[in-house]
Amino acid sequence: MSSAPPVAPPRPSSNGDVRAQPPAFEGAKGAIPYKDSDAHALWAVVSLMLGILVAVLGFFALMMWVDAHNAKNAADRAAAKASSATPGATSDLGALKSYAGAAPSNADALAAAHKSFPAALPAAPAGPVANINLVLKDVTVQIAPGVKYAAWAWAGGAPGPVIHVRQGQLVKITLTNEGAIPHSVDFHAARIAPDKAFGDVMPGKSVSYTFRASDPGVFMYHCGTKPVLMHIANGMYGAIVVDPKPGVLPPTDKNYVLVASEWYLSADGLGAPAQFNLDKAHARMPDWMTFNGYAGQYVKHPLTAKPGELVRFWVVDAGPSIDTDFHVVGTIFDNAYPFADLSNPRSALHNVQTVTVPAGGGGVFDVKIGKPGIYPFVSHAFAAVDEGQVGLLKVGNVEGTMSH
Ligand SMILES: [Cu+2]
Repeated sequence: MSSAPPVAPPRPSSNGDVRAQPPAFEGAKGAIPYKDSDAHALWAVVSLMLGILVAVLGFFALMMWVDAHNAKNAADRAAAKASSATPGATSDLGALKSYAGAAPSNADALAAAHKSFPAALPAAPAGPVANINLVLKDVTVQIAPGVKYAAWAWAGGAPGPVIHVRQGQLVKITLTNEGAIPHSVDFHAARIAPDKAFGDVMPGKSVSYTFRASDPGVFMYHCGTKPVLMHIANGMYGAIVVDPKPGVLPPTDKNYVLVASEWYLSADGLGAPAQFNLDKAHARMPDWMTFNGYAGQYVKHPLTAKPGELVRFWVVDAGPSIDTDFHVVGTIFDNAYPFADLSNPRSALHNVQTVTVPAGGGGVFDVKIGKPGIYPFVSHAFAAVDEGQVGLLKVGNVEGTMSH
């Protein structure tokens, strides 16, 4: 084994280590030494990677510019749209015509002759089962003196009949559709699979379902067929009172049920019946707002109480879209049960002035008025009063009326 080595022998370094010839590149201690060609390859790789990095950064910069450009264009389009509302596919809200307050010359006589919706809470049926029959019908209703509306409502008009049951009763609903199109009924008092119970009923058909009235309060019921906004606005709503167990609430002398709602009219309704106006409903610009379906009916025909009686208002806001800020002028709620929560009456409010009843919700309010007089009840969102959501509670044997 005396042949010469194939490469020059290593020479000692200053520290005595043995190094390869030439030491062109030295990696970590113990790394394999590189030759010139290795170094060139490495630099090529590094250059390539730097090139890719520059390209990627350039791409992101371009995307950011495109985003900014698009955002500017969108802002320009929004500004242009805001500055020049165009009729057509979108609603021109500025062109909506209000028929609020439209009235014939004999409006006062018509209001006096109007048979007001019975606000007094009817008795709850005895026994373990409450059988409720509801009939849906296309009817022309009066929503204000001389103002006719082609409603999709109930056999008796709008709202539907006040339903009164006791907590724990089984409620059997039978719904008959005498209208021209499919309808349904959704009970907020029910804990039930809506896809099974609240399905559409074809014209001429009936359907039944049952639910346990396990939660006390006052609840909305309404047609839930699409478009729900239109079915509710056309009159398909009502209230169900579920009495709590005896002794839970203070005993009352009078119980009144009020269903608040809005009407959106295509015309004034003084000649031909008005119909539903979708643009106004979307803009929440009602022509009329009512308690129990007719503007100001309890101004001409006040609800009554004797001085010192405890009067309970069971209020539902059927909407379809606007809340009711319930208030009785001249007094303060002795008890208010916001959202009609009667499950825990210790959470009731006392001595409060105005309580909101949300669209699709309820509220229960007790007043005890000692002084005889005329006490208006309103939604204190006062445009609602101008549009008809006002009534009077006449306490004692007093003369006259008062519109607020
Ligand atoms: Cu309906």
